[in-house]
Amino acid sequence: ACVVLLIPTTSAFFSLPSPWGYKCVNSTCVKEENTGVSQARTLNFCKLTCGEVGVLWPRPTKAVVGDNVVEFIPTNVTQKTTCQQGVCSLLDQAVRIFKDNLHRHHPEYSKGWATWVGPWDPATIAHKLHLDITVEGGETRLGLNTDESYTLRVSTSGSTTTAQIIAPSYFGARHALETLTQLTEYEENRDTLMVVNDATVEDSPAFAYRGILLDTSRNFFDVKSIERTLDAMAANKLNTFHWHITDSHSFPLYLETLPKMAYYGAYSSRQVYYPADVRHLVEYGRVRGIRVLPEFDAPAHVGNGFQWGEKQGLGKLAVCVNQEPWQSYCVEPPCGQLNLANPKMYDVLGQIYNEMVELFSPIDLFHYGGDEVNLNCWNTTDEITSWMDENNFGRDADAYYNQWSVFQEKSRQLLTAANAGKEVPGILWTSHLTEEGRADQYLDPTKYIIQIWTTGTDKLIGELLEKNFRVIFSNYDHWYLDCGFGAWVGEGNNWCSPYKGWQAVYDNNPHEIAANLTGNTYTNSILGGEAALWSEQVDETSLDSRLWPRGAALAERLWTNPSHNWEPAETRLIHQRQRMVARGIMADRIQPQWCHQNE
Ligand code: CP6
Repeated sequence: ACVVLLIPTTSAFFSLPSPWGYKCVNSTCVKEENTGVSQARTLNFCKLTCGEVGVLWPRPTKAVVGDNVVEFIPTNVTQKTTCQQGVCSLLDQAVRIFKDNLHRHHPEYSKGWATWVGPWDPATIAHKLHLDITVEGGETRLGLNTDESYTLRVSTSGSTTTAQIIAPSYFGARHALETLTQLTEYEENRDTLMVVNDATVEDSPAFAYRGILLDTSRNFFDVKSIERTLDAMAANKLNTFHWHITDSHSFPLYLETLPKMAYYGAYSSRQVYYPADVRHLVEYGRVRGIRVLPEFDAPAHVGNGFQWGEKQGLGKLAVCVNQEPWQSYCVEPPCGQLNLANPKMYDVLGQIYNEMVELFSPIDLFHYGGDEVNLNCWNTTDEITSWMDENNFGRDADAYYNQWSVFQEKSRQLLTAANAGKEVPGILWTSHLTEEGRADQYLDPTKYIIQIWTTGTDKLIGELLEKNFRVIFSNYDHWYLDCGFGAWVGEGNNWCSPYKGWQAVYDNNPHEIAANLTGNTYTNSILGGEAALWSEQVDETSLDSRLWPRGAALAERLWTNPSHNWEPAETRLIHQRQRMVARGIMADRIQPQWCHQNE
């Protein structure tokens, strides 16, 4: 017999009523004993409506949030959309996600069933939240020039609260829905939702590129954990998931034309991203306003996976693979660098690009990696040194840098060919190819965007900007979430510690760095920033807490770019963290709950 066990839900009836209420005094929620006659309401009520912006995160450019709410239940949401073809189907999905997120406000959502048991006032049941969404443009893919702005007007009349959203693009409208979610909350005393009764928000991002890097080579992350990352990014209006798929440790990408890469390179047969997984994540991101940006890091940071070449008669595709002592051949074991002397290597590289471009299509940016080449690896490999000699290239550092830059140009041509001849701006890490005094000797600033990983005092940053490169900031002293300066250099057994507060993340200001170095903020060439999660010390188990809420701190820096430091943002971040937890993200606590409940 089949037994269906229905577990009864706890409802507000059984919960302990609280003698405390909250009052908004000078933009702060103040706790007081609830005498039954005061204006004090629940904590969420107070947080939603207190101050100009309530608890919106990232803080909008302009927002005036009303000081009252109306109750509704999330099953009573209607919509009208005005949009072009492809945009309409995206909007349908965005609205579906919006409604799901409303349900997630319920404290028992994560237990697997939605309660919404009531009983409610007839007025609460009848109250409707109506979405009136207009998207003017037809863009369905995020690009660096996509207008992500939106206006959101919430007004209440009779038994309807209308959220009017107007945006030039789908991506702006999607952000507006996130903001609207943040104008709703759970009302604990009455087991309902509430929405702010009126609000006006005019909002647009300070930076076009707002990213998170995840390295899936040092440790593997399952598709579910990447979905969760995209969910949390969407909640914070971050728009670029930079996927550092491969490295020297493992090659978890299954390529249909080169299945041996994953066969030799994946940690196990389960720790592989199949084409369907990649396509799924690209689409999952697009719907959530996120470009999934692939990196194939080369010519260094390769190794495992490439062993098949020799067995297949293609010769060595990579050299120094797993070579010891690693300190002589790379910055981190296991070593490996592409074999510039083997023309077959370029055939394989072209195939990798072909399939990556197809999997992630259509791409608007591509990351070539290009970091941390070790010259000693090439200069101690007979095949490479004889090739250098035969071609009279010389063997000094400059000779190798020249060959590396030739490799980079060939890579760019192969990628362009893979993209049906259409040029794609390439991203490269800062490296010897971008080094001081010669930043534009090897690379064309119209073709490459440089991702800076050194600290904000590095003179190179000023030089790159002065030489017209577009840049993305990932300063390791602020935006490396795995490790980096502070608890890294010269601190003995604290080597490469991942512990760095959200405050340090929040306070890194690219325009300020540029101005300190050059006297100019370079608002046009600084495309944005990215927090990097290299994965030597993290896997899917602790992914969420390593990324969040520090990633949210990054998001406000890049969306709002506030002129103040982290201090005035703390209350709102605590609330944003709670929202992420409600959505199933295991974000770290940053303060005792007491701080949330007693300003
Ligand atoms: N892997 C790759 C890494 C790092 C980089 N590239 C890295 C370097 C220094 C620190 C942390 C990470 N692990 N491929 C540098 C861009 Cl502190």
